[in-house]
Amino acid sequence: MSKGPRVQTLAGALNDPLALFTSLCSYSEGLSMTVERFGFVGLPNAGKSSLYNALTSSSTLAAPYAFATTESAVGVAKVPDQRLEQLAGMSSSKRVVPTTVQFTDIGGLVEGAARGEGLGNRFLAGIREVDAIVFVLRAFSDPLVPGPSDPLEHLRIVEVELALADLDTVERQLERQSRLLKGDRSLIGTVDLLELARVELERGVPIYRSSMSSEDRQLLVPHFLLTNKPVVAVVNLDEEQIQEPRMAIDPIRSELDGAEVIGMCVQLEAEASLLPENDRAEMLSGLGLGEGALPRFVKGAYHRLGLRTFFTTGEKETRAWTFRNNSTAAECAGRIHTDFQRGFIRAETIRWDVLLQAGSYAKAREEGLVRSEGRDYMPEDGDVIEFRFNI
Ligand SMILES: Nc1nc2c(ncn2[C@@H]2O[C@H](COP(=O)(O)OP(=O)(O)O)[C@@H](O)[C@H]2O)c(=O)[nH]1
Ligand SMILES: [Mg+2]
Repeated sequence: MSKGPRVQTLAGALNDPLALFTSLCSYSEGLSMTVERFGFVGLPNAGKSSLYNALTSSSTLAAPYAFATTESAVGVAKVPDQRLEQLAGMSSSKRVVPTTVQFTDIGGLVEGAARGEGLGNRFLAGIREVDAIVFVLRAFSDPLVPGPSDPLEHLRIVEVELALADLDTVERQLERQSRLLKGDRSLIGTVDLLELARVELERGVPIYRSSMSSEDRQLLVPHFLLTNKPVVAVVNLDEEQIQEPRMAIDPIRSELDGAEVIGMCVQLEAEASLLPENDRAEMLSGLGLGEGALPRFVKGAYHRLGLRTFFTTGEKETRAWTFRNNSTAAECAGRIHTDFQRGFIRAETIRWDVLLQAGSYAKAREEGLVRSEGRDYMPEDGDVIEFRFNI
């Protein structure tokens, strides 16, 4: 064994079983693999559990594992990505690993949750654990399923509960910080920030659509407010409404001001998800629904929440990895393993389509198409990267 630092690439490690084994043994402690967590939030009978079931039973979307350790149902959805398949084809990869997001069916929201009604605190704790909120808002009408079918009314009720819970948090922190302020004037900024949040929340306005600047929202992050999380919305339509969805969706779009809002008939999607792949495609396209709304929902939510994908590709496997928009190359390396970030040397980078056109990594290298980027390079969605690191 040569002395000095061992320089390795991920693809190298993955293509060599022994190296991979060694890597896994020595890496298990720092294994990173962060998963983005989405929580379904909505009133009873909005269709949250149906949406959850549709996602977990759809063979194109569900990853082959779910977690049974939490009280809420937690599942994993693959993020569909054509580019992944194409790269895998180019590399003749033995394995293709899509990137995934985790989603949780957080049941138990009723009016009065902020005061502890229904599952109250347990429900709020469920929301605290997720990175982003997916509102499931009912627009379908069905005399057999109790509850209002105005999605805007649903949204308002849900928002008020979340804003009230945040108001409670902010008031408690304000009380404490104001007391400390007497001895430590440096806390004045924090107190002002919390005051700003309080004014909004008192009016029932969630932070995500308040007039607070994105800088202030960033400063609020350590205060763990529910409504400071990014949101997307699913409007659950009935079969008639999917032909003319805008009447139900537009009011939510304007209320949530630019957030990703997707209309779908959850029940239809759930029924389709139970069919074998060919029959499903036939059923959905027969209804004029294309590939169905689920893949669009997962992709849309992923992107809208600032999540981006880079790829690694080789004979052993082609894999998609999630990173947050505006991350550095070193941080992206850390998405694979913390050691990759610590020992980062450089990122050999090429756009997925440029690589495909070249036909192989070797060709791309020959033609000088692979760029060598440093730790502060900001990868773009669709970059194919080989990390060089030192362990
Ligand atoms: N008619 C109709 N019923 C639906 C639709 N989505 C869900 N449901 C029904 O509404 C009820 C409540 O749905 P569920 O997913 O359990 O709602 P949750 O309380 O939000 O989890 C169930 O009986 C579903 O079959 C839909 O799009 N149309
Ligand atoms: Mg449910």
